[in-house]
Amino acid sequence: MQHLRHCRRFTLVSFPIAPRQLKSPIPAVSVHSRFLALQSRSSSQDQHHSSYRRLRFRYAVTGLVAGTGAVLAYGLHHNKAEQPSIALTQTNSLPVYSREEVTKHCSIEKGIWVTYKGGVYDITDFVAIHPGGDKILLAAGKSLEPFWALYAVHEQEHILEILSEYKVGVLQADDREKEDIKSADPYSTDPPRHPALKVNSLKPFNAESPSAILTDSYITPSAIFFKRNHFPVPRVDPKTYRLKIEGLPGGTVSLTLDYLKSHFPKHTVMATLQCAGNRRSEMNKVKQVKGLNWEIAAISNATWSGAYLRDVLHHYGFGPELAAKARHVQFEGLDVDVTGTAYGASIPLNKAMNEEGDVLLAYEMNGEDLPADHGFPVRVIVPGFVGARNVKWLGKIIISEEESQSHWQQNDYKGFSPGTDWDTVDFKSAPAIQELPVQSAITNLTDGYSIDRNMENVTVKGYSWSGGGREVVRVDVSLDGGKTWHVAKLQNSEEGETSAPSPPPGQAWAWKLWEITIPLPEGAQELEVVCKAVDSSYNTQPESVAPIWNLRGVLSNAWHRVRVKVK
Ligand SMILES: Nc1nc2c(c(=O)[nH]1)N[C@H]1C(S)=C(S)[C@@H](COP(=O)(O)O)O[C@H]1N2
Ligand SMILES: [Mo]
Repeated sequence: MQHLRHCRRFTLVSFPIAPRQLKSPIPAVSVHSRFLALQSRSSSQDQHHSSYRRLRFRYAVTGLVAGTGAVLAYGLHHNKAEQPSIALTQTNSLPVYSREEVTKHCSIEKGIWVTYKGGVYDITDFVAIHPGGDKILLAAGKSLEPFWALYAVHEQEHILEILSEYKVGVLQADDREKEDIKSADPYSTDPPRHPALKVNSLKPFNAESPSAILTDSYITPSAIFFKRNHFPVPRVDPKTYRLKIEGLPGGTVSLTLDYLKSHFPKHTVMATLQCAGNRRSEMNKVKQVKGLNWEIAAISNATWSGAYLRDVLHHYGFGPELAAKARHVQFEGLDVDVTGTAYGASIPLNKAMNEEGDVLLAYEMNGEDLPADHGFPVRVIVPGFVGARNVKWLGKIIISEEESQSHWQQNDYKGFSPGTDWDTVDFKSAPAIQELPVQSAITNLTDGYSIDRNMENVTVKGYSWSGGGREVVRVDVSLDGGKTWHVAKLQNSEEGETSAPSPPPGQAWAWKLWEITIPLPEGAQELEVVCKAVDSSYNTQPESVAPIWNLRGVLSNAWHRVRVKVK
C-alpha cells in the first residue's frame, strides 16, 4: 500500500499524460503494475525510506530521455516479451525518411518519432507506457543526441539496445548534412542551441528554459539556461581579447584574459538571472505590450566564477577620491547592431564596490568557460539585479558620474503606471530597473493539464526568487484560486529541502525551488492552482496582473495562476 501511494503521486508529477488520455488502449492496471515494479526496483536499490522523494528527485534530475535509464531498462524486459523486436541488422531494408517527415511525428496523436545517429525511431508505444512521457515529448520529431548530452547517462548501451526495438527507418543522408549547414547571414556564426529551449525569436536568439524541466535541477544546465541576445553572438578570440577600463585615476587600462584570471582571486557566486520581461505573456493577456512574449522561464540559476569587480578597481587605484566623484559603472558589450552600436548598461557604483555586492567579472559558468551565448570570454554578473545589467561579451567598463546613455538604460527596462501608454510615456520620468521584485511561478502544471481524479494528492512545484539579495522566506500555494493556502517546502541547494545554510542577509542571490503535495479536494472538477512568494523584507507578489500592467510588460510578478482539470 505504501508503494501504491508513492506510486500514484509519482505518476501524477512526472506523467501528465494520464492513461485515460491515451489513444492506445492500455489497461490502467497494467500501467499501475509497471509503475509498481519501477518503484520497488528503485527503492530496493536505494535502501532508503524517503525513497519516493529521492527516487523522484533522482529521476527528475537525470530527467528527459536521458535519465530514463532505469525506466528504459525496465521497459526492455517487458517489451521483449510482449512485442516482436526489430533487429538492428534490418537497417538496410528500412525506409528512408526526411527530417521534414520525422518532424511531423511530434505528438501522441501523430506518433512520436525521434532520430539518433541517423536512425529513425517510433517511440509512441514506449512513451505511452512509461512515466516521464512529458519530458520525452520535448525531443519529439527531433534528434536525441542533444538531450542525452544534457545529463550524464550511464546505461547508454542499454538504452540503445532498447531503442533498437523501436527503429522504423533511417534519416535521409543529405538531411543529416543539411542540419549543420549555415547560411551566410550575421547570425551564421551563432552557436548551436539545445532543442529543448523554447525559442521566442531566432535572430537575435531569444529562448526560455523548458519549464517542464527547469526545476528538475537546482543549478540550470548551461545548455537550457535562458538566452537573451539583442544582436548576433560576437565570436571573440580569447588570445586577442582585451577588457578596457576607463575613468580610473591612472587613465585607461587594458587587461588580457590571462591577466584577469591570474592576477585576481577567483570567486564563485551562485546567482539567478531573470529577464525584466519574464512572464510578460501574462501582461499581454490584459492588454497588448511591446516585447518578446516570455512565459514563466526567462529565469535560470547558475554558478559564476571570476574576479570581483571591486578587486580589479582597487588594484587600479580606485579610492575615496574617485568614490566621491563617480556614481555609476557603465558596461559595454562587444556585440553590435547594424549601425555599430554596442549593447550597454550601467549599475550604481556602490553596488560594484560594496563588499557584499559580489559583482563579478565572470569567465566561468557552472564550472566551465562561459558558453558563447552567455558572454564568452567575460561577462559581468550583478547578483540580485535585472538580467539586462549583466552585460555579456564585456569589452569596456567606464567609471562615470553618469549612467550609461544606452538605449537599454535610458529608453527601455523601466516601469510605468498602467495608465501610461505610448502616446504619453516619458522614459526620463522613471528610474532604470535595477533590483527586481519578488517572484515565483509554478513549473510542473500548465493551463489545461489534466489530473486523474483517482489521485490522492496533487504535487505542485516551482521556483521563487527576489531581487537585491532578499531571501525568499515562504511560498504559499492554493488549489482554490487563493481561498485557502498551504506552505510549500523550500529547496536551496542541489541536495533538496533547505539543506544548505542560509546566505548572509542581503546576499541571497540564488533562487529557491519549492514543492508541495496537497490532498486532492474531493469532487473538484477544476483547480485554480496559485503560488506567491514572500521575501525577507516581507514583500509579496501582487494578486493580479492588471494593476501592474505597463506598456513594456516588465516586472510581471503577480500571483502565478494555473487552471487544471480533474477528470
Ligand atoms: N552584451 C550583451 N549583454 C547582455 C544582453 C545583450 O543582448 N548583449 N542581454 C541582456 C539581457 S536583457 C538579459 S535578460 C541577460 C540574459 O543573459 P543570458 O543570455 O546569459 O541568460 O543578458 C543581458 N546582457
Ligand atoms: Mo532581459
